[in-house]
Amino acid sequence: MASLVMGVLNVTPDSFSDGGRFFSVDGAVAQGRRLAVAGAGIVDVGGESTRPGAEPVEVAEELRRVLPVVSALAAEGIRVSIDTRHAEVAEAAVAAGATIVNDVSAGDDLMAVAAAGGAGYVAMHAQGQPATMQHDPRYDDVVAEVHGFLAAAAERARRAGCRHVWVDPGIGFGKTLEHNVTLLAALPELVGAGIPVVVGASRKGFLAALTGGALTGGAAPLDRLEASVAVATWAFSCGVAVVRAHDVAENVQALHLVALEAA
Ligand code: PMM
Repeated sequence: MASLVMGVLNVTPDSFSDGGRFFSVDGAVAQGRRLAVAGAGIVDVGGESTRPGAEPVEVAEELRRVLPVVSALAAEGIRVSIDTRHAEVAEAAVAAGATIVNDVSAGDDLMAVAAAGGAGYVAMHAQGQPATMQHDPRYDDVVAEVHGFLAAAAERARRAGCRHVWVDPGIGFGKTLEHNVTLLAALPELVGAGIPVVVGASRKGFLAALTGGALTGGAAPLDRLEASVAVATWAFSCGVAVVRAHDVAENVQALHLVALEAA
């Protein structure tokens, strides 16, 4: 299966990377369309920020944010995933036309919703909850623990009845800079395990530490494009199935170059 870019569409006031920019329904639908035109094979709609320190959102509010956007984009023939931790939101979004459940909690309830709705399912690894996950993440062996967790989650999803399952190491979710870099370096191993892999590193905080000196504190989220594309290029060359990204056109260029190299 060819790799593709999943475009990020956060219908939130507070996401670290694009919070507030696409908070109205019309603004979000227009952005979703732009992502699809730029070459996103999937548009990932989310209504709750999961950035470190983010506060949870009421389910009713999350539904109010995402459902009109999912319906409008799906009605235009755009492949939509729903990025949520809540089974009610996943269920309503699948009924509204989303065909993939992107679950940063890898929970049994969301697997059941994806299976019942005939949707694909992304199981992502996270350590802890967004509010506190970056306080002091620890692993004995981050690669073995994350890969083991993902293999087990994929197995649970298949047993629940999901036919299309992806796994995602969850860059930035309860991980230090070293954990993130170690997991990215181990992508060939994860891909080699045979389950399609999703990677989302676009504009994330660990890139700041890698893109600037101590004086500047590193690049701000909107200035991490080059670093994000560099990680995406590595991920595509490792054979990942999906890169989740904000800057779709630039990531599609990286994908095309890697595909040429591989041909
Ligand atoms: N990252 C974020 C949200 N959802 N889903 C998956 N599968 N993988 C990720 O890495 C991921 C995600 C947080 O980033 P954002 O605030 O830019 O959406």
